[in-house]
Amino acid sequence: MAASLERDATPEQQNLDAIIVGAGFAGLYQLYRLRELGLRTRVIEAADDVGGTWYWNRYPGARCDVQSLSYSYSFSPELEQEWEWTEKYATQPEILRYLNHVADRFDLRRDITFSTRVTAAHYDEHAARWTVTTDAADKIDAQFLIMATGCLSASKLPEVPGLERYRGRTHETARWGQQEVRFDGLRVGVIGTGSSGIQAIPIIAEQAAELTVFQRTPNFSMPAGNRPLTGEEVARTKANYRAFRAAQRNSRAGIPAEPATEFALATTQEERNAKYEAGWQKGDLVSLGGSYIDILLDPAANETAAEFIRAKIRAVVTDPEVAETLSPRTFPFGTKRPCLDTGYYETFNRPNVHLVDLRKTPLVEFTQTGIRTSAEHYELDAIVFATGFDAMTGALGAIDIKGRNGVALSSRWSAGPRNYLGVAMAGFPNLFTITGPLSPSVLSNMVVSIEQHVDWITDCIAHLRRTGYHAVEATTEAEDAWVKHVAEVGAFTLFPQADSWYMGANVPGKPRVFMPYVGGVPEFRQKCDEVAANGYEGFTLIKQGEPAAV
Ligand code: N01
Repeated sequence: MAASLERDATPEQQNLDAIIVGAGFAGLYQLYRLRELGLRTRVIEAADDVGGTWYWNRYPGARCDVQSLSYSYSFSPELEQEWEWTEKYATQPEILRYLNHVADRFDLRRDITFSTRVTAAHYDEHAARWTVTTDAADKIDAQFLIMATGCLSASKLPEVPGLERYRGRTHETARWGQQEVRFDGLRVGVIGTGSSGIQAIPIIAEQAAELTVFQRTPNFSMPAGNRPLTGEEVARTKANYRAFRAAQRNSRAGIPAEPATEFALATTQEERNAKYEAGWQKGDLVSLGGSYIDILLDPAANETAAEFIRAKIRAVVTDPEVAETLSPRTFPFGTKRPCLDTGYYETFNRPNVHLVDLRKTPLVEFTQTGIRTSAEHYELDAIVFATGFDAMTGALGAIDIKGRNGVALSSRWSAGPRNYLGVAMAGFPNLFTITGPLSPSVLSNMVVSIEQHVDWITDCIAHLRRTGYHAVEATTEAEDAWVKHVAEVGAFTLFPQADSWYMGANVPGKPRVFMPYVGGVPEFRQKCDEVAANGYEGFTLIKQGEPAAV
């Protein structure tokens, strides 16, 4: 049942300056920063506790594939020093404990209404305020509305008929229950081989009597090399955290890495393979792909890295036919989000694990007892959906957002997302999106990008208050120019060649647009900082009672 905002919020809290939607990494930090500014703020969260993506994604094997000492807040040196990460890659429970610790340590919960979903947000031009409606039919309003709704939070099931007929157990990786789920003795089917499926499959395989993996597109995966952190390396990072954070902010993906200096095709195959091997052994998302300047720019250069990984798959998977089915051939390496795994390819050597190639035999329907493909019926006691998200725009699209003149965000975005710096939209004054589409977001360490956007939004609001303005709104010209720039930079790379969720290609009918900004975290930060330093160039600042510029 949805909570009541009237019940949760004191009268003073109802006279709000800001509403934040979502209590994950982004919403918690934004609340912390707005409190510092003295804004009366309320966070509205659909789940019954904090955590965002780390609240919902409790599937077996869920962990972050950015290293724990990096994937953490930098805003509080005390927090950095007191929190103890235990593994190179933190598990979902450990990250959720961290976010709970943050919520408690900074006393954030008293301004959060849980178990409440925002259904609509309409801009009242007369009052120059946002009115937010929830699934409890509450309405509250505030001067500022900040969407901390996440890039990967609107999960999706496959568009295949008959699911309502299926009588066995179903689980969704992105909506996993709170109770431990075991698969001992069961015939289990997993649909989906993205990051979630690749993490869950090895663990489900150890429990299930039989596991059938339904794969539409094989993904490139590299070994995570996860291990406990040593006291010495934690102490070393903690002693140098300021320099480490600076290095994160100055690196392309928010993950410190040596920039490539050579072109792949200008070296010999032997040299390339030595470099790829070193990247492979590092066990991270950026080293192998970052070996050469041209991997994401030149198909022939890319193929050298792709073939290196395919050779690794062939070396591990004993059945050559299975190895080939697991080998990606339909998109360049890195243009769909690569994965890190623990024993993924080895899992397909187990006698209880079977791989179904949905490209050869597509899913036809769910039946009462299992799944039918074009070739066969599979009897299953449980089905796990690891079928991904309506990424980047899905959570915003699920809310009826209307700006000036009652214009719906969904209609403005019907041909793809449009905004300025991923953070603000023309026609939607005082509405901010944290790590929205057209920002580096999912191509970066999300925590680094979240902190950058939250700090920028907070500075912008502080500027308005200091200078006596009531509202800020991106101009149409600035928005158009940013949309064009993001598309141009994206088109320079191989990314648009893949049918990826970056391109919206996993959602039938979604416009095919490359949604993240691939220009890099430091360049993006510099652009945002310049805009602010130039008096919020590309924005109109509006005084209370003044008409907004069109
Ligand atoms: O989702 P995905 P995810 N019939 O979209 C398949 C982050 N993340 O939840 O590729 C059959 O990657 C689909 O096939 P295809 C990370 O950014 C991070 O795994 O569309 N199959 C694909 O194989 C990641 O990229 C972490 O052809 C269908 C799979 O389902 C993002 O979240 C962990 C289908 C979906 O893969 C999303 O990852 C987890 C259909 N109708 C997630 N529909 C870490 O930090 C979809 N599929 C470790």
